[in-house]
Amino acid sequence: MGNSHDNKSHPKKIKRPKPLNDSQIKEIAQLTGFTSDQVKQLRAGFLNFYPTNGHADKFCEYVFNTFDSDGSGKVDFIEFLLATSLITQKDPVKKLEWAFTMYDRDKSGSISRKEMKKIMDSIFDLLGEDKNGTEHSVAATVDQIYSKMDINGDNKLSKEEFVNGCLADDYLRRLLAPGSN
Ligand SMILES: [Ca+2]
Ligand SMILES: [Ca+2]
Repeated sequence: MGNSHDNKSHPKKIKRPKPLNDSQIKEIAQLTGFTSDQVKQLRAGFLNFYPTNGHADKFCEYVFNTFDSDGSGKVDFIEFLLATSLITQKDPVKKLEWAFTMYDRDKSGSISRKEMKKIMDSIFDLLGEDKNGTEHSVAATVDQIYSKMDINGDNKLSKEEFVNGCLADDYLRRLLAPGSN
C-alpha cells in the first residue's frame, strides 16, 4: 500500500554522447576530479555500457535515476561521470556533497522528508532489507536521520546538516553514501 512507483515507467533511453573535444574533457576532468585520461577511459566504458533497449529492473532503474541527475529522463555522459565520480570519490566530504546533490531531487537546496523517504525506499530495496522491519523500517530510519541531522528542526536537511550528520554517524554514512569508510 502507498506504493507510488508502480510499473508505469517507460523504457529509459540513454543519450549517445557527442564526441568531446579536448577542452570539454579538461572541463569534465576539473568538475569530477578525474584526470583527462581517466575521462577518456570512462567515456569508452560508458559507450560499451550503453544499454540496449529493454526494461530496467529496480536496481537498474535506481542506478539510472541516480545518473539522471537533472531528471531529463536521459542519462548523458556528464551525468554518468558525475555519478561515477561519486562512487569512486575518496574524499568523504566530497562524496557526501555529491550524494546530497543527487538526493535533493527537486534541487531546492535541501532534502525534504519526502525525498529522504524515497531514497530510503530505494536503498532498502537495494539492500534487500525489510522496509517494515521493527528495528529498521524506512519510516523509523527517516525519523532517526532527521532526529540526528536536522539541527535547526525545520524538517529539511541542508547540505551542511547532511554532510556533518553523515560524518558523525558511521551507520548513516554507510547507508547514505555507500563505499565511504
Ligand atoms: Ca529538495
Ligand atoms: Ca534543517
